[in-house]
Amino acid sequence: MNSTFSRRSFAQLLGATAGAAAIPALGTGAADAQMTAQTSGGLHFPQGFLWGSATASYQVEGAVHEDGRGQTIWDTFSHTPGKTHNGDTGDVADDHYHLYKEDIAIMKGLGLKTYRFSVAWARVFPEGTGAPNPKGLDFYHRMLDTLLDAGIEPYCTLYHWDLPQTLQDKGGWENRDTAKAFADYAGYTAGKLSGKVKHFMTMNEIRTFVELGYSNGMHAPGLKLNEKRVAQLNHYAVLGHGMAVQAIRAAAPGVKVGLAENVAAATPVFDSPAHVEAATKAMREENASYLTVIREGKYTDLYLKRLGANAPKFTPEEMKLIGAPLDFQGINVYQPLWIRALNPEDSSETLREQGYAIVPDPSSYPHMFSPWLTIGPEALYWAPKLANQLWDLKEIYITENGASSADVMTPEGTVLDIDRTMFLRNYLTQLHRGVSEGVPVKGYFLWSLLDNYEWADGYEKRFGIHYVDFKTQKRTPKLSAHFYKSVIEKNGLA
Ligand code: GBH
Repeated sequence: MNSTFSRRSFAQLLGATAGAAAIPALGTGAADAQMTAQTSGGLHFPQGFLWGSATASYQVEGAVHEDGRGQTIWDTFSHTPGKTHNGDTGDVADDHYHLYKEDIAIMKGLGLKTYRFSVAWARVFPEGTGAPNPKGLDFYHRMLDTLLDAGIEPYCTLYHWDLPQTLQDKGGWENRDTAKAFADYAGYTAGKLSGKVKHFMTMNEIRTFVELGYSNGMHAPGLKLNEKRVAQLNHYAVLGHGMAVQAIRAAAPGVKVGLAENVAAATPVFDSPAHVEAATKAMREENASYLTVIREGKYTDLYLKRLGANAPKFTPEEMKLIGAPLDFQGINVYQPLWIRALNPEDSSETLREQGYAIVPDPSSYPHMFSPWLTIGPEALYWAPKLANQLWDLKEIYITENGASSADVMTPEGTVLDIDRTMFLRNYLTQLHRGVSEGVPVKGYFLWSLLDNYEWADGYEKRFGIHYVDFKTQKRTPKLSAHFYKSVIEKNGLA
């Protein structure tokens, strides 16, 4: 050990970040760098890989009464007693509405190439439809100008769950008119921002707002509807996506359109042909009413059969809109869904017809601070790979990946989040594995830049690589921020 102890590894032991200059110059051009990565075993990403970070409007902005913003379902829900941890609301959150310049300086310091943010619909159309509110869009223009000055490429999500309350009062996603209202808002906003933004995502995680918002009631608007009603509003949500794609293309020719969906990240229990085949089937079936219907323009036979009389009503024209071709695909990947092949002993009709089995987590299974966030770095290898195999996606972004930790500020004023750092390092290693095999992942957005309002978990579960003191709004980089900065500098892990 001592004999191989280089000055560089000593510096690393001391906690210094090995900068680009410390990496031996092994090649000059892009092709050389690529060769070097493959032949030296170094974990480098292709040149131009887009390293980013992501946030969402209600989770960071605050300023909920400012400049004519309308009320949203999250204002209502978070102010309803008993709905969120500690009664926490997004009234102030990270006060990013006022502190965006400071936050963009932090992004620049990290070396971010790109930033994914979302627009609050109720800032642009306070009532969801009708007259636009120019002051609302002005905020995004100011933010985007600052971002572009910093040399950071914006990726914009048009709906990250903050539905205008006026629309919920008319049934929300249960009302087909909401899909149309969304398309109108999306087209209008993309048209206004397209001079500055070239990549638009219609929605974030349709699965989450449908299931948590309308089925188990854990998120706004907090409803627990029956299976039939949920299937129908799920249909209107994916229809809203499809109508928005059409509206954005009409209003902003030349921009790229996609969405950010949290696929059920089907992951084979181990790498054998039978388990991989099972996981591929699971990727398609477990996402049947979300990414699968969007990518194939039809619900799977099994999905419709299982729902029977509760299946959604739809027309061929609607299915065509839902299945409209996209320019890129965003996938949010957190926890794996472990899948195995069937055994001859698996006799249940359900298992036989689907051709795979979901393996439940043993009680000893490790997770991050959020109990749902079970650890499985392989998910970041298999999810993009299997999705690409099924749907030939061509341009994929990991639009979210990250972790919660029980962060503590040390007396010296730092946060040593070794668990989050370990999580990121292992997930990125698996992402590298896929990219080096040719899975077309073009960028990665770490969730999240800052600790922020974690929905029903309030401010308790921190996902940031920067610690936020919510009393003073002071931002402090955690160990994970230093780690991520070094990844960006090196364009890789080794
Ligand atoms: C993403 O959701 C969101 O896009 C983002 O806004 C959020 O802050 C981030 O991840 C971190 O959570 O409490 O047991 O009912 C991730 C997908 C789906 C994870 C719903 C939490 C609730 C599990 N989420 N899930 S539970």
